[in-house]
Order: sequence, then C-alpha cells, then structure tokens
Amino acid sequence: MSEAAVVRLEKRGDIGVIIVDYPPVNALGPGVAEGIIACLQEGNADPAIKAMVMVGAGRSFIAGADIRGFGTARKRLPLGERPYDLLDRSAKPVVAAIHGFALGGGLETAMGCHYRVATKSAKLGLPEVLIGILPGGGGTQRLPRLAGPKRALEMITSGRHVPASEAINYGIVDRVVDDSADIVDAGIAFAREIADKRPLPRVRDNETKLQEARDNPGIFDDIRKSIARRARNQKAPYNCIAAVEAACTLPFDQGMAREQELFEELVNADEAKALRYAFFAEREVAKIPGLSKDVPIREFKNAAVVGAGTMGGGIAMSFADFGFPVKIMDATAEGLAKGMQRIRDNYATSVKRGSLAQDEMDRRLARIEPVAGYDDIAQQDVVIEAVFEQMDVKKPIFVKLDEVMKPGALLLSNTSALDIDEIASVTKRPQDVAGAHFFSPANVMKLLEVVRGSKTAPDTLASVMQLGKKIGKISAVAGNCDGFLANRSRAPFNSEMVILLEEGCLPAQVDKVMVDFGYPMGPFAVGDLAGLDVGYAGRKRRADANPNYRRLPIADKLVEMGRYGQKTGAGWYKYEKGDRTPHTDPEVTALIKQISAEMGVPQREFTDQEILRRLLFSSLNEACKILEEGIAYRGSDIDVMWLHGFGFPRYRGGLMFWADGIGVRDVYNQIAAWHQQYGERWAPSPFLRQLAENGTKLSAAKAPGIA
Ligand code: T1G
Repeated sequence: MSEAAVVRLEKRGDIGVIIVDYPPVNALGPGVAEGIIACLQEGNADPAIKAMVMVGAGRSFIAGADIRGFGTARKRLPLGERPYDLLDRSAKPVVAAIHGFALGGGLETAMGCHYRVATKSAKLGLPEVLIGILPGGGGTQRLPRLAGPKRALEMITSGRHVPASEAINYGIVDRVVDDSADIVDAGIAFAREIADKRPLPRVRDNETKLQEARDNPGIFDDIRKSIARRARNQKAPYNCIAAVEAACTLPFDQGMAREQELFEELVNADEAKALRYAFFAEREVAKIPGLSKDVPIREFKNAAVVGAGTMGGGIAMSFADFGFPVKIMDATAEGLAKGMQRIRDNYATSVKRGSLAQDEMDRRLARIEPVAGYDDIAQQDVVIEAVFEQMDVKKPIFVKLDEVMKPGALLLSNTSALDIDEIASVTKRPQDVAGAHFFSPANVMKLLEVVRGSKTAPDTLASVMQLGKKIGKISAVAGNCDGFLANRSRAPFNSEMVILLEEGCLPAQVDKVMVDFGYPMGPFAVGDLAGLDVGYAGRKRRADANPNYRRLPIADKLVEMGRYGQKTGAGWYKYEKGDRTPHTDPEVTALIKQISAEMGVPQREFTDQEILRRLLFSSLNEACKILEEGIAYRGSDIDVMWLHGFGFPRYRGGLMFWADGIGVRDVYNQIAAWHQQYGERWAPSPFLRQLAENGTKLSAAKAPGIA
C-alpha cells in the first residue's frame, strides 16, 4: 500500500486529522511510520491548521509495531527520526484520540503526542515483554513520566492491557469519553480547547513523577525479586526494568539511547523468536483448513453441563466467568450439592487471594444454576457432558441428550480420549456432536481441544471454535483417535518418564530437569497433583491396544498400593498433612530399585540432556504420526496445545519449535538410534524421516493435503 493510503491527513475546519488506516489492527507496518511523519509535517506546514488529532481507522487506534517485520531484513527508522521522536517536536499540538487498542508502538505513538483522549472501553498497554522484547519506541522513558516508575514497571513487565478508566487515574490519558461518543469528534473538540495553549506539554519534559524512584531506588530490585519466578530463564523482563531504571537515572535522550541498546539485545534472541512464533501460532490455530469463512456460526447465549465433578464444575465456571448463564446437573442431588460447594470454594479462594472481588464472585455464582435433570436443560444452546471417563457412562447420557435437547443445540463431550464417533453414534444428530476437551482446572487452563468426529458438521466445528474464544479459551482442532492430539502426543512422555526410573533415574532428578527447562512443575509432581489413579485405566487400555504403550510396573504398583498422589498423602512423593510440597520418599526409591531389579533392567547414570530428550523426543515422534494421520493440521497447532495444555515454557515456542532449534535431522537420528537400542516404541515416524530428508521444520510441517 502506498504511504498516502495507509495514513492520510484530513482537514476538519482548523483541525488536521491524521488517520492511520492499515487493517486489520493498524499495526505500524510498511509505510505507516513514514505516513505519520509526512502528515505531521504537512499539518505543521499548513497555516490553516491550528492543531492535529491522530486516530486509527476501523476498530482501533494502533496495535503496535508490525510484529511480522521483526527478524526480517525490513529496516526500522533510526532513533530520532521515528514518529515517537518527531511528534513531541511538533510546533502544533497533537492529540491522540484512542478507541479499541493503543498497544506497544501504538501507545508509544500516543505518548509522543501532547495529549491523549480515549473511549471508556479502550485498552492501553505495552505488551512487548510478551513477545520477548521491550517497548522500543520511548515507552520505557515516557510511561514512567506519565504514570510514575512503579506503575510503569508493573505495566511493562506484565504487558497487561489497562482499561482507559484506569489509565486516566494513572495520568496516561487526559480525558475519557463515553463509548457512544465519536472518537474523532471527541479528539477535535479537545484539540480546539487546547489549540492555543502554550507551552506544549511534552511528556519528555515531565520529570515530576520520576521523583518516586529517586526517593526509593529500591523499587527496581523489588520488582526484579517479585518477577523472578515468572521470568525464569528469560531476559526481556529484566531488560524492561533496566530501561525504566535508565529513565529515572539518565537525561531523556540518553535514556532513549539506552532503551535502544536494551531492545537490540532482545529482538533477535531465541526468546523473542520463540514468543513471536507462539503469538502467530495462536492465531493460525483458529483457522480450519477448507472451512469457508462464511460458514454459519451457531451463537450461544447460555450453556448446560452434565456432571458436577471437578471438571464439570470448572467448565460451568468457565461460562459464568465470561457472563454466560449455565445450568449444571448431576446424577445425584448429593453430587450436585458437592459440585456447587466446590464451585463456591473455588471462587472464595480467588477472593481470598485478592484476584477476584466479592461482588464479581457473587455475580458469577448467580449465573450457575443447579438443576434437577434433563428437562431443565432442554432449551439450552449448548450442553457439555463431563462425567466419568467411561464409554458406558457417556453413551446413555447422549441418548438422553438426543431425546431432550432442542434442535440445533451443540452436544459436546469433555472426554479427553474416547471415540467421539462412538458417542455420536447413539444420537440421531451426529452432525451436532463434537468433543470439547477442557484441561484441568477447566476454569483456568486456556486450551480447548475441539475434536471433530467424522460426522461433525462444519458449522458445528466452527461454532465450537467460536464458543471457546467467547469463554477466553484458545480453541484448537484435533481429529478423532485415542487421546486425540493433546493426550496422544503426551502419552509417550508419560511412559518414557517411568521407563527412565527402571533404568536408574529417580523422580526428583527427572522433575528437576523439566523444571530447569522451564516447566512450572516436574511431571512426577504433576502426576501426584492430578492423581495417579486417573492415568492408570487409560494406560492399561492403551497398553492392551498398542505395543508402544507397554505396561509400567512401577507406576501400576503405586496405584495398586493406594498411593494416588496428593489426594492420598502419597504418590511418587510423600506429603505432610495440609502441605502440597513434594518430599522424596525412601519407600518409593526402594520400590523403584526393587522392581527394576526384578525386571532385570541394567542401571546407569543419565545426563540432564538425555532425560530431557528421552521425554520430549518420544512425544515429538508421536506428534509426527499425529500430523501424518491428519489428526493435527499443523505442527504449530501441536505447539499451541503443548503451550496451553501442558505448560510447555512459552519462551521456547512449543515442542516442535524447540526441536527445530536442535534440527529435525538430529532429532530423527537420535530417535533412530533409540529405536536400535530400545525397540519398537522408538520406531521413527516415516513422516519425521521425510521431514528430515526434506529439511522441513517441524513447526512449519503440515498434515498431508493441508496447504
Ligand atoms: N503486528 C502484526 N500483526 C498483528 C499485530 C501486530 N502487532 N497484532 C495483530 N496482528 C494480526 C494478527 O496476527 C491477526 O492476523 C490479526 O492482526 C488480528 O489479530 C516499537 C516493538 C491487537 C489485542 O504486541 O495483542 O510495538 O490471523 O486475531 O483478538 O515498542 O492482535 O488475521 O492474519 O489477535 O482482536 C506490540 C499484538 C508489538 C499487540 C487484537 N503490540 N496484538 O486482538 O485480533 S511490538 C502487540 C494483539 C511493538 C514497539 C514494539 C492483538 C490485539 P490474521 P487478533 P484480536
């Protein structure tokens, strides 16, 4: 697009309106910065213009720099010649009129202006840390001057979007107007009010609030300590802090130069590449190949959940949290009462932690209605079955749902592995049936695995994808097979971690490797949290059906001993009463040694790298089979599932992206070597071999037939 097309200057009387028009979100793509500068110069040169207003066309102000441009040869304007630098040197006042979003370079552009007006629903923020960089357009220097260093540090290291109603309290915007107001008119009205006011208020000159850091320089180390857990193994959050510190210790121009240095350290680092990849993978996963954009979406206004257990309660909360009324039922009145109590307790815990206000808890609870039975849910737009993971429990429920639910209702199952086609087969409307697999805890985990049955209609699939987005989830499609995409790709990992124990590892050693890699918890500790009995049945079913999933005597023995994990006070680890801290248990160590000896498995030492690769490569190999069978459309979809379903460290991009850092050929060679050493379960996927031969990246791989 030519510069004139992406940014234009229109005159409204004596006010010049600079309109940024670069769909879909007015990112500062090619020519946009140059267009802003050209319009600014034109406005300043026009004697008929007394002041200017900058707005975004379409649904938002400016959503930031064009992320697609990073890591490419695209040149960035030099320091001192960017809109962020030129706006506040303008001889005439410029008012940023913000609706929708002003994020990253968008907010930085607005802070380069002399004034800022925003609609009530507008969101402002500097989210650069979420893609592994820092606000490189003066944000680390100007935001502390507007909002104070402490607030700036909180916003920049969290990357959160701040509503305009908060932003005005921090001093970031000068006026908030109602959403019903026309943002251009509001900007023009404000511009007329200040057109003759001098001196022009340049944010760079505003040093008053920096005093906060001069009086208390300890705030920088305080925030370094407070982010340490979430920022583990990452550099961007700490560079953000250093840049804000420079704002408080250096003159403005030197601070800007320091910001650039700290930015350049990050923009091409692995962390930023991985986080940029994750950002786009999360948008790509929403696109269903072959599904036309105009497939009709069945909107939903309410929902029903069958099953008031842990998952059912969490699913009901997921809807209530996003404003949807939801009815929940259970097989017994006692089960329903227990489920409702668990929901109340979950909310109360959030209120106690301060992450939820009491009145908001009350509003959400009021949206969850316990009901006696099927007749009470018949008119709901969507129903999600969330009962015990057994086909002979689920089928009768779908027979009943088929009888009672209104035509067009979405009939969804929360099953994590069972055959969606078999479930749909007991209904007369298989086209309305799909899997909606939530991850525990359902109201917290963002992933929704949407399982398409062979008879699931395209509009059903699209509607469930949309449903996920509306309740704050990231929806990702999986084909129908045992374990679908997520749990099937995870299953080899769950086996391999126990097999390592047979060979001489211990749970704590494996957990340390995975936590050091970036997982929030080690896999053995996670098993104890989820419950070792949960996987026992699935493992048995798979081992009976597939040689890749042989029995795991050590894991089975623990379950048979009643060691289910935290819920029984002992599993892989032992737990003190009321304390969730895992403690190594000599009894488990002895059991591991005893069973390994009975199995006659040679014992040896392991490096951290071998432990890491034994676990992750086993899943990589399965992921390639999943791609080859079309259960996943893309390698990046698998990464989205691992990021949001299994807590894979985001700054490593995802399972496939991380392996690309090693190289697909090396991955293949290692798996082939383990195939020689360990036999069938390590047989390399032919698809992986093909990728290795072609040199195709795992994260860029597509299922056969997918463009
Ligand atoms: N650059 C390029 N493309 C972008 C983009 C961006 N900044 N933001 C969104 N898109 C694309 C996205 O890939 C999708 O494309 C479409 O727009 C709709 O996005 C110098 C260095 C603004 C809250 O980090 O948070 O400024 O899939 O599906 O749900 O200091 O997009 O249609 O082909 O997400 O309504 C800082 C990132 C950049 C904001 C809208 N800014 N974007 O959410 O739509 S770095 C950000 C978002 C920077 C400066 C630094 C969200 C949104 P497609 P979407 P949405």
